[in-house]
Amino acid sequence: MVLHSTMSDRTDDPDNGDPGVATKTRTRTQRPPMYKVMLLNDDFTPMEFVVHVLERFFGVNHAQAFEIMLTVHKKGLAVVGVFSYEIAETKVAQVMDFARRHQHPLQCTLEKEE
Ligand code: TYC
Repeated sequence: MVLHSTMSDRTDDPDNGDPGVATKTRTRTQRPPMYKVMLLNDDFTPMEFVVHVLERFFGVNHAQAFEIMLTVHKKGLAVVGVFSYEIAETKVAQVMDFARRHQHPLQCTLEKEE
């Protein structure tokens, strides 16, 4: 049903003002950005210390922690978890503080996911 009223020249509305046509404007809800937390290799931090860090701060079991540590050791770095910004930032701070207190040069960073 098209009524030729003065409303029919509304160009911003897909139904062009036609009262007989219902249209929906879809508003997309944004997901919050997620952040990868990465552990970096170095030549000095003991392997057992890295394994302990992974168990303590990332809730992985000993076997998983050993596997992730070896990946970092061989490849230079690995993503150890993906979190909201606040959680990622907290993990990085916890790891960096723990490493510093034990005088190891272990580095942990975060990177925004695509
Ligand atoms: N490369 C270290 C060594 O040979 C071990 C290590 C693994 C250090 C992972 C840091 O994130 C790291 N002792």
